[in-house]
Amino acid sequence: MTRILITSALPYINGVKHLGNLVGSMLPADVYARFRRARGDETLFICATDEHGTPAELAALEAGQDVATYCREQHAIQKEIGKRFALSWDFFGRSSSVQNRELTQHFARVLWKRGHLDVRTTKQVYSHAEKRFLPDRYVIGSCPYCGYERARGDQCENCTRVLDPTDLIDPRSAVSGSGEIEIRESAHLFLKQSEFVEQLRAWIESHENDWPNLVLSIARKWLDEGLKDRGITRDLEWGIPVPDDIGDGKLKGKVFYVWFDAPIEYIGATKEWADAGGKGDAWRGWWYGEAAKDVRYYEFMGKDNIPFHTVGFPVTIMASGEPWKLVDRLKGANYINYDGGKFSTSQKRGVFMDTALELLPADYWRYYLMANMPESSDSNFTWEHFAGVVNKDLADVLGNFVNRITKFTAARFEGCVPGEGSYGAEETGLIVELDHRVAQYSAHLEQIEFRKALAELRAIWVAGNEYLTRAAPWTHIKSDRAKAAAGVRMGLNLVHLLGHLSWPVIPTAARAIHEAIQPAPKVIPWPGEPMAEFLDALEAGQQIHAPDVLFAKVTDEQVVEWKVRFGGETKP
Ligand code: B3M
Ligand code: ZN
Repeated sequence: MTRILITSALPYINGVKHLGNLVGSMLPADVYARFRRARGDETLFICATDEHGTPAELAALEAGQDVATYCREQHAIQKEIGKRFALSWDFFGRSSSVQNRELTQHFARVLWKRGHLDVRTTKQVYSHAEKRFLPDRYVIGSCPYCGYERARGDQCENCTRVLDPTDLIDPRSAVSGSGEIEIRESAHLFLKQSEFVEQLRAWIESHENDWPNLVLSIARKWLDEGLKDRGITRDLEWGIPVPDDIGDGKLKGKVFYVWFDAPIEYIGATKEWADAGGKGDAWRGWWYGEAAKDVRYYEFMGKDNIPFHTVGFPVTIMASGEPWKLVDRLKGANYINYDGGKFSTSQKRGVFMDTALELLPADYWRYYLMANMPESSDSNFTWEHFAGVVNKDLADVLGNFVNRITKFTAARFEGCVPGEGSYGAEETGLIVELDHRVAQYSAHLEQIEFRKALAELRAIWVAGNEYLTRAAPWTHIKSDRAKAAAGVRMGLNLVHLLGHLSWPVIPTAARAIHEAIQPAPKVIPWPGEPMAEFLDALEAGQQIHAPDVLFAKVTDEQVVEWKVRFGGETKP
C-alpha cells in the first residue's frame, strides 16, 4: 500500500490570503487529500505559515508589533480561517518553529561540509530612507528580460524569471519609493546550484510523463537558461540564524534566505506534527530513506512557486547526499484574476478568505473555485460568473434535487425508504451511465485534473436530476404506487451517492446531504462499486429526513452590492 504525503505551498504570514492564493495551493491540496482519504489511502496533509523574510518584518512594522508577536497572531488567524474553509490539514505548522530551525541548520551544515556552499562578497541594496538593507522583493524596478516595470528584486511576476535586486533597471525602494539607495558589499553564502544541472535535468525528465506541461516547461526553461548559484543568506534580523560553524566566521548576524528554509518546513512541519502528537520518529517515516519508500509525495502550488520546487528545494536535497524524499507529482496552478485585474495582497484587491466567509459559507467558494481552477490557463473571477455558477450548479441542480426527493418522501412515504416496486429500464440505464461517470470522476481526481473532475461531478448531479424528472414519482403516485416507490428509492439512493461523491469538494454540504439519509462518518468513504449495488443498498423502511435549503441563490441585489464593495473593472 502506498502512503500519500501532500503539501500545499506555505501561505506567507503577511496577512489573510486571497482566493487566488487559496485556489492555487491550499484548496486543491485539500480536495486531493480528502479524495485520497475517502479512497482509504493513508494520507498526511501538511501545511504551515511561511514566516521569515522582509515582508514579515515590514508587515509587523506596519502593524506596530514585534515580528515574533505579529507572526504568532497571524498564524493563529490563518489557521482559524483555514479551518473555517474546511482545509483538513493534519498539521498546520510554522516555519519559525524550533523543528524547522534545526532541520534548516542541519541541511546548511551538511551542504557546507560537503563543499556545496561558498562564501562570496555580494553587492546589496541599502536604503537610506529605511536605514536597512532591502533585499529581494522590496526593491522594485524594470525587469531586464521582459521590461515589466514593477518587477520585484527576487522574481519578475510577469515572466516568472528569478532575479537579484541588482539585476533591476532603475531600482527603488518598494517601501518608501525612494531611489536614494546605495549598493554595499556584504558577505553571503551561496549554494552552488550549477553543480547539479545534470542531476536535476535527469530527475525532471524522469517526470516528463507525470508532471503537467506548465510545470515541465517552467522547470526546463530554468535549466536551459543556465542555473546560477543562489545566495541563501540575507542581512535581516528575523530568520533562522546561520550557525557559527558555517562560513569561516564571516556570516555573523546573518539569517537564511526565506526560500531556503521555507520548503524545508514541509519536513519541519511534519516533525511538528509528530512532536505535537507524541509520535516520535514517525515524521522520518514520511520523508527519509527506506522507511519512506512506499510514500508518494504530492506538492500543490501557484506557478510562481514552481522554480523553487523543481530546482531550489531539490538541489538542497540532492546536495545533502541524504535520502530525503523528492516530490513525485507536482501540481502547479496558473493565476485567477479578479474581474479583469490581478488579485493583490499589497493592493488589497479582490476577495480575501475572511471576507469571502462573511458573504457565503465555504462550500460555495470551494465549488466555484475548483470548478474554475486556473489549470491550463489563467481564469477570471467576476461576480456575475460566480453568481451564475452558484445558482445553476449548486442551487438549481444539486440543492433542488436533494430537496425535491427528500421532501416528497416525507410527504408521501412517511419519510421512509419505500420497499415496493422494482427497478426497470430507466434505472438500469442510469446505473450504466453512473458506472461510467463515477469511474471517470475518480480517474480525473486521481490524475489531479480538477476541471475535468468537477465537470464530471456536475454531470453526475445533472444525471440524478434528469432521472428524477423522467421517473416523476409525483405523477405515478396517483396511478401506480409501486412504480413511484421504485423511483423514490432510487432517488434516495442517489442522494446518498451524491453525499459520498461530493465530499472532497464541498465537505459541509456533502455531510448534510449524506445525513439526510443516514449518519456520516468523519471521512465519507468513496462509494463501493459497482453502482448497481450501491444504488440499491438502502434498507426498505429506513427513516430519512429532508434537510433545510442546502444552497441559497445569489440575488441580483447581492451581485450589485458586492461589486460596489469589492470594486473591479466591470461596472455594477
Ligand atoms: N510562501 C508563497 C508565496 O508567498 C510562498 C510559498 C512557500 S512554499 C515553501 O509566494
Ligand atoms: Zn520579466
